[in-house]
Amino acid sequence: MNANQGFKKGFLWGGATAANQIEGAYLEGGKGLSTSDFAAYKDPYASGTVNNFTFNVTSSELEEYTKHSEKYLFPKRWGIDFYHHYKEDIALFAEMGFKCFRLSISWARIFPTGLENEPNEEGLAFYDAVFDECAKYGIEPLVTMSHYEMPIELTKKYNGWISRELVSLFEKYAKVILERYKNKVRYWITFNEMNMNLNSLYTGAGVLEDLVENSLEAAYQASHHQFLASALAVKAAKAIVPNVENGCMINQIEAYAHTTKPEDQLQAVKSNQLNMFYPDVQARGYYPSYIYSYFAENNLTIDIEPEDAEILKNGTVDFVAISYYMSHVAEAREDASKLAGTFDSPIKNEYLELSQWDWPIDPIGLRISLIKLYDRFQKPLFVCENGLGAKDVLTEDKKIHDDYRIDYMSKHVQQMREAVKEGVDLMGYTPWGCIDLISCGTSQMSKRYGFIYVDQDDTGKGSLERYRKDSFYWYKEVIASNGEKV
Ligand code: BGP
Repeated sequence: MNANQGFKKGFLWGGATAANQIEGAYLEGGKGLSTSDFAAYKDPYASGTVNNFTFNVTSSELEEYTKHSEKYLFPKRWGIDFYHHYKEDIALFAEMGFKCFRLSISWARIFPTGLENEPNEEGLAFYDAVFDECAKYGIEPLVTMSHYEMPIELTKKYNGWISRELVSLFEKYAKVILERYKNKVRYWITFNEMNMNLNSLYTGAGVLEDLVENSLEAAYQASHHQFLASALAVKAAKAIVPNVENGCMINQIEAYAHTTKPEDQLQAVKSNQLNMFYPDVQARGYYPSYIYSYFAENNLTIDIEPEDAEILKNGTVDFVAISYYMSHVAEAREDASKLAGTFDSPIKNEYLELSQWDWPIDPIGLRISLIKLYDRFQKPLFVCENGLGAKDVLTEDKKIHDDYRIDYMSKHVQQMREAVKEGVDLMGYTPWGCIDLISCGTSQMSKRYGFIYVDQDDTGKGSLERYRKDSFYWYKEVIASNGEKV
């Protein structure tokens, strides 16, 4: 057998989005309010940091936002109005040569409170129209069932995924969308970045953290329920959808040891294990032994029922998807268990440059991640998010010269290609925010990732006109050459 020369034929080049960051129309078409509709914009520079996260909401904030919503800005309510622009946007994706478009379905569009017995037909019809539009151009949808939002009613009534009730409510939702779109969608991801439950319980699991006694325990309990829901959805997909491909997904943050000191090396191993816990369960179908020791060390009691083992075993995924933005530095220290697996390491990697939002830029980390993941799972991988959040300037003549983005993307594609040559089975690449959208973490519009510029500011003002950036033309060439011309 010869070594791989590069990306395989039929490689799924495309771009990625999420309903709550693009759709807008938050009350149209019978949609119910979702958790992301309550992420209020906060001046990102007020706290003196560019990463003033808006994705954790407390119970008192939720009450305040419900009563006095007119006093706040909720950018995820307007998104980029994809709901009314999807034809234009998909045509632009097609112009770039997309083979694949990753999007999510808003649970609250299908079941406005999550509790109804019958789905909302208008919501279902909207995604039919979107998938039909993709089909016109031969673009395969890659659909996330749950991307950082859920009906707010489920937070109010059950405090989100803490409650086991959500498992069957999600299964009902999953079966409805699988049945409805079985001839239009074959690539599915159940939950977006499940490991981020450890960082933001509200965004990942609809849990109001101030109402739980132990956040870490709550994160694992909520995750357990999502594992069950995911496995049941995967099982249903296998029965309903012809040629289905089911994926799990994490935010892959490779931990490097700070020094060659064995204690630091061990810390890196443990930090990576905590991230791998998620795909370990979803790809192998059972809890790995190390997590029980971690639970014991941290005095965590997770309710797991006897029948759960069977559910997990019967719902393993076909591929492992990751988002990749950065690597992380692990160091052995007193509070290390709190740092392990966290998003933004307090320790700087002196070899890496930072983005304007202080995210370390590490293309080789992507290659390392892919090699290690493939070694571990021997299942196809999918890079379903990657990209550079940056401030772009729209020139007088409506151009965006984003050479910094081209540089970032090009280095990442090159490292992916090396990983493929080294034997990794990679299915596709859908860079994040292929069209500018509302930031998940900061709710800013000005943190832009797209190949397509959307004329709108952080307060929602702008013409919503779409403009092709320089990176648009660059990516078009990348796709046309199947990743050879980068
Ligand atoms: C991932 C999420 C996305 C997304 C991206 C960039 O964690 O899955 O929803 O937005 O990160 O993050 P941000 O928007 O905070 O820059």
